[in-house]
Amino acid sequence: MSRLIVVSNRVSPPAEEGAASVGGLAMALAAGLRQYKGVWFGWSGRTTEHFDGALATTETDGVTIATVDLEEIDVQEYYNGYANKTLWPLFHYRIDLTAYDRSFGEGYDRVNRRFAETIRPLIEPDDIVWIHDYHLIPMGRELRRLGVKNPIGFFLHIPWPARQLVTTLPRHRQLVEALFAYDLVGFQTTEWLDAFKDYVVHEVEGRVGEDGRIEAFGASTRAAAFPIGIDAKEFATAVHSPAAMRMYDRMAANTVFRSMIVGVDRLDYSKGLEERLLGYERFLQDYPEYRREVFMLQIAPLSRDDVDTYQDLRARLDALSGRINGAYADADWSPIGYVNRNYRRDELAGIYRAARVGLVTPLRDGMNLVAKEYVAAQNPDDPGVLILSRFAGAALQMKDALIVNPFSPEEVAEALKRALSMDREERIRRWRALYNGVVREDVNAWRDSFVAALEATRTDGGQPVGRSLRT
Ligand code: GDG
Repeated sequence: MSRLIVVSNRVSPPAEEGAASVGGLAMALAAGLRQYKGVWFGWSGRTTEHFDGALATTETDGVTIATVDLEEIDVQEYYNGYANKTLWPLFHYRIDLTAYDRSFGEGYDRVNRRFAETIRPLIEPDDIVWIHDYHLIPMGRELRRLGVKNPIGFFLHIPWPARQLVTTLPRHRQLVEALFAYDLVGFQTTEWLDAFKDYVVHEVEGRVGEDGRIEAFGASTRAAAFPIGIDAKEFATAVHSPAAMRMYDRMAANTVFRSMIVGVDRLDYSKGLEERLLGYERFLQDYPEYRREVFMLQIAPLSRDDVDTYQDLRARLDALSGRINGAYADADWSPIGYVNRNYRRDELAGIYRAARVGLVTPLRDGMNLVAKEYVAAQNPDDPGVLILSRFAGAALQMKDALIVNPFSPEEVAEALKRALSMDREERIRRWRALYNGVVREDVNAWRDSFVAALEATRTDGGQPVGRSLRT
């Protein structure tokens, strides 16, 4: 088996898994790499006065973790700038929040070049290279410039937006052209894949072959959907850990005779937290018989807190949760627990299990792993109900959830009512179908299918790559 070199903006060594690492990509890669002997490379999270490309390496479970420090200006222009103020909002359909600053683009290209130059000496002839996410789209092109001939794949964890949005980006052609340096480009769902193909065909007169091959800019690549999953086995073990059980008991004690509704999200505008609270407020208003019968726990650890938009969102959520509690709370009951702290992964498992409803309502999400974790944590004999936004990539797979439009407070309120009054038989039937999907399409299946498709490009016989969603 060839060595796998994984590159992502940040790395999260398996040993540090838990409270230290929040975020879907970190979760998935920490789980996915454990069985692979290889290298995981990325930014250390630290800054240095002058970039020198010095690699810090450690080894955990046969995986070499290699990190590099960046300059402060790199962090501002590349990470806070182009990645999180330009691409993240735009790819989540928030053109109103998208900043188009030329210096961000320059910093983005510079860091991608630096990443490529730093990792280049570690790449051996048989290795395959797998680059992750929107921070690093041009890195494959930079590696090619440095003469790397190995198979290089790219996976986008977030949505690929509609062509009309992509074209608002100055130099969008260069960004898309960079994807053609890869042998394989993976998206979470066929919806994002189709949007990419639409851009290629209608914006740059490219061609899409039946077999997944895509030609444009005088080059060709392959593109397919590889829906990411969770490490379902690991999660099932976590549910029965002492920390999970302690947390479950704490939750149960706090909600005696009440049903708990849970939301777990990085504090991010794409997650629809404001809309979710408004939906819950609507529920309390429209179904007064449920007041005092329910308790909503929203866990929202802070993320990207040095970007203004995130601070604004935080202030609005503080106000909104306060308003709802102020309007509906009683001396011995408050409708919302809104928490910005970060829990350990096993504690989260216990919290999910104690919740009668998992409320996962992003406005736009590449996949959404919380939906899958909630399902994996349920008690098979008495499972809770998943309410899922139609705009999460996960909705294409998880059709037995109650699917809602997160922009409609009425729909969210009705779904809450339906979930809370659903009989056990229906809950079990829906949960079984969801659980089977979560176990079948887990993180190992995702990694293995991507790596196999990338390996296959070495002797590209024109076979179709990837797998389409089993829907
Ligand atoms: C990106 C894409 C895609 C959350 N709070 C805590 C905590 N978390 C963990 C969850 C889950 C992960 O973070 C969040 O994953 P998501 O998939 O929901 O969302 P993003 O972070 O936006 O991830 C997304 C994903 O990449 C993978 O491709 O699904 O669409 O946006 O695992 O459990 N973990 C701990 N404490 C917390 O308080 N330990």
